Amino acid sequence: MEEYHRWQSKDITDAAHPTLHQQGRKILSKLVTVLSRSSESVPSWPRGPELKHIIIIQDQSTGHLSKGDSDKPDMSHVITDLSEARRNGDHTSIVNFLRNGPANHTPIEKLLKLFPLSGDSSGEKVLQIGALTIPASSSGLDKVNLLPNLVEDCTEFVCERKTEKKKSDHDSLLPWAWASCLVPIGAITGPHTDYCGSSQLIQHIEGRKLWLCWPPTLRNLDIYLREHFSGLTTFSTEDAIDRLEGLELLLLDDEQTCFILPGGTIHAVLTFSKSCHTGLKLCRIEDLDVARKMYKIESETTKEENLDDDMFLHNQDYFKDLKEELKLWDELRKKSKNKEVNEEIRQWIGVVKNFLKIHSKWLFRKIRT
Ligand SMILES: O=C(O)CCC(=O)C(=O)O
Ligand SMILES: [Fe+2]
Repeated sequence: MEEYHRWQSKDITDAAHPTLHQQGRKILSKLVTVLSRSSESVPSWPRGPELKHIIIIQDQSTGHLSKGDSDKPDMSHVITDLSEARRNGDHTSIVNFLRNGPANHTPIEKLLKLFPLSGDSSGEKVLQIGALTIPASSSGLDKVNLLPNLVEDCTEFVCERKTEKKKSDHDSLLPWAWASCLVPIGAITGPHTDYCGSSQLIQHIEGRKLWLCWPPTLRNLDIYLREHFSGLTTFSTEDAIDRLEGLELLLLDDEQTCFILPGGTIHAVLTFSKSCHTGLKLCRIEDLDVARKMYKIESETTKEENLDDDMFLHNQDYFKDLKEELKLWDELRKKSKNKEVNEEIRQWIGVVKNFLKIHSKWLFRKIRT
């Protein structure tokens, strides 16, 4: 596989920390073995058997492409967003790829001091920092109409909007809540799911990246989520290649591909050149089933008496996301014309609200002890 050799190129060996570089080599070598061994070829984009799970949104339906090249998103939009966020004193999630550490909230001011995006081979310490949730701003990415018409017109989807109310025009709707990632060359993101069942619309902007994606089958969710919620070990990309079913690959580079990661998709990413993409949370009726599956595993794993301090914090993020997603579910319920769907979502919201109530009682007890 070409990417295995690309990973050994001077650009990447110079920029990536030796530990990360070695990790990438092992992942790609495992991938090559699995690809050559399996009788069925792995669905891949842009070349290879058709994808079964990841949804590629074709160019014609993308607003910015139909308006001509000058309106394409690029990294400078995201850098503008970053400085805008810094002026507002915002925080963003950053990740130190070297530790594969959890993304945490960091003032942008501090992030900018840490940020040699291309990796710095001259120093002793090579920081591999990426910024993961840079909010789009009116002087940056919001200038580009990124939302594919397909999504805008559809009554079966809802996309997340910004929450802040600082607009002068009160009647118009708030802009979409795009959040962008700047990722350095040689970075590796291990397997994870984002959100609690919602999908993610992703617009690739720049850089060469290999996305490994696994569908949220009951088996995959069971293996991955139980390990994740237990908080005991990290589930590596190699583990995922060995143990999860239904792998699909996306190799993105110059083409500004737009795609949907359906809710619960487990994904891991290798970055071959400094890169940039943006994402938007998207709730689809099809995601309800996955949201329920994820919730079931979560509630079975999370019993108050089993939660030590670390695990408790670990699970906090899940509850926060779940609460946020209820707003989208409710919006989708109001939009849906199908009575049955409407009722199903209503019940789902009830179940989650109940669970969140129990959880806040745990939290209260935890704080008091
Ligand atoms: O680019 C990466 O390394 C990770 C991106 C990712 O997981 C995401 O945008 O959801
Ligand atoms: Fe992700």
